[in-house]
Amino acid sequence: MEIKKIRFIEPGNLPYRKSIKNLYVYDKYIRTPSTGLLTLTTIVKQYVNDTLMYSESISQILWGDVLDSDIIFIGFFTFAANRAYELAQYIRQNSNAILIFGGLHPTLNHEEACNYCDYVLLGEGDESVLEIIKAIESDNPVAINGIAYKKDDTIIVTPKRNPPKNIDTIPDYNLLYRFQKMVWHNTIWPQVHASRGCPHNCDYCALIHIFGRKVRTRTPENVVKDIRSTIDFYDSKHHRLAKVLWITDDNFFADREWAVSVLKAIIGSEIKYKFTIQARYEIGYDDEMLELLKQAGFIEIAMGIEFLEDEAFENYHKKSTYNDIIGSVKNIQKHGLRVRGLFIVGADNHAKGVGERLANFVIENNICGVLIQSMYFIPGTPVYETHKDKLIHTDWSKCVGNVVHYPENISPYDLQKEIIYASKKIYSLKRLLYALFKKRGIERILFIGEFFWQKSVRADLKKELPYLKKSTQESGLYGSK
Ligand code: B12
Ligand code: SF4
Repeated sequence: MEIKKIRFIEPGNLPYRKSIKNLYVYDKYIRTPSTGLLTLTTIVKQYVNDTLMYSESISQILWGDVLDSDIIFIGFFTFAANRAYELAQYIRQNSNAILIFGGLHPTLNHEEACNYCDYVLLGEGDESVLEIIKAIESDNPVAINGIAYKKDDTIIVTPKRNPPKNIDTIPDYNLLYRFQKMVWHNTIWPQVHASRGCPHNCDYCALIHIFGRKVRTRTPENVVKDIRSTIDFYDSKHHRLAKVLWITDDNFFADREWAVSVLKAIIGSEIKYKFTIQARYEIGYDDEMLELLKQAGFIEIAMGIEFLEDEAFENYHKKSTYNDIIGSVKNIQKHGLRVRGLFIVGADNHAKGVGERLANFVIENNICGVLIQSMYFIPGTPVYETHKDKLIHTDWSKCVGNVVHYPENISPYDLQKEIIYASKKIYSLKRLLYALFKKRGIERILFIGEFFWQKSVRADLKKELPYLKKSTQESGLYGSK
């Protein structure tokens, strides 16, 4: 079979629609498209010229262009799984294209995903995506490693494949339909993913099940080239207010020597830009690294703080303590960098008051912004095995911060209210006025943006309250708690 046309689709948990709010509110409609899928589109374009990607965070899908493709690839995380299956059903009814899934959710849930597509490509797609196209061309698509498919009601999984050797592909943003027109929106953040894998083993983490525990890195020169081309795409034709590039690695500092060389390469490149990066608390005890971050243009560290109780760290095998976190935050701030907090609520020890405690911690320690995520449970992770009988549902579209399980010491309804409370206290009108009058430059812009983003996050969380109230009552688990 000759392959002439290929389309990639990123489904949106909330598919793109035009709205004024959508122009300014960070992440209201997942406005930052997938770098992973765009990387694969770039790889495939070299082989099949008629290749293009659609992301429902950026535009609607032009079905007239998609349905006559030879192969359609859909890549998704858990929060977009329902929408992916909806699109897949539509494609199956209206197109003869071979339909292939990939990405974190289908990799960890291939038994579920196989019901909606022809093949699931498991794990990272940098090499397998071309292999499967070539295998389809030779009419033997199942001849490759690392795929799952359904045959006569049986799920077949071919032998596991090794992770790709080359992860240096620089995504070509022009291959995403309408991206250049949309990129001026302040809700869309430039991103670069520089390494994969993390040596740790936190119970709730799905990522190590796709990227593994061995850290793999791109060359510092390649990372700098990617940063340069990303900045160029974002800024050359538009004036953007929030010029901050996000290094999206899960644990950039895991390979310290490499991290130092990347930072030195950024400094040496004379790229003048602002950066943000995710990190564990250990970074706060590494003065040399903090100085390099500062010199390279980093303005903040998004720290995976997760919990505020040592009991929770122990329960979920997160190597960290409350005191570690406090010391780290203080030292990072001493170096002139901001700390953003990434938190998880709904641990077995969490009870009423968890929201208040979180908000107070954030305010007292001058944490500049937060992401509060209620615990979720993805098949394949240890926390799923220990909590699978406590799930309220497996409606994946609700895994966007909502409570989705029956916690041990607080009802789902009360926990959802705790998240709303914490967000409201952290992003209060008083703190907005303070940011308006006392903060300057990018700090002011970011707080204003986040104030409105959190307002829409709360509105969504509130919509879920009646359902959680009913689930709480019907469970009969919480009595007078
Ligand atoms: C950047 C990012 C975002 C961005 C953009 C997301 C996007 N469009 O990709 C924004 C800010 C929008 C975002 C939002 C959220 N995010 Co987010 N985000 C990330 C982050 C840090 C990096 C993504 C990335 O670039 N990865 C690197 C690339 C190389 O990996 P990849 O995309 O998986 O692609 C590779 C493979 O998976 C595979 N592959 C992928 N697609 C396909 C398709 C095919 C056909 C094939 C063959 C292979 C394949 O090949 C690719 C290349 O090797 C990830 C963490 C992570 N490491 O992935 C979290 C992550 C995806 N986010 C997560 C969550 C929970 C959220 C939120 C729900 C948070 C919240 N409470 O609001 C929201 C959801 C938004 C919404 N309302 O829908 C979770 C998802 C967990 C899960 N089980 O799905 C992650 C994994 C973080 C975590 N630690 O758990 N996020
Ligand atoms: S440190 Fe972060 S990326 Fe590493 S296993 Fe834990 S949650 Fe996952």
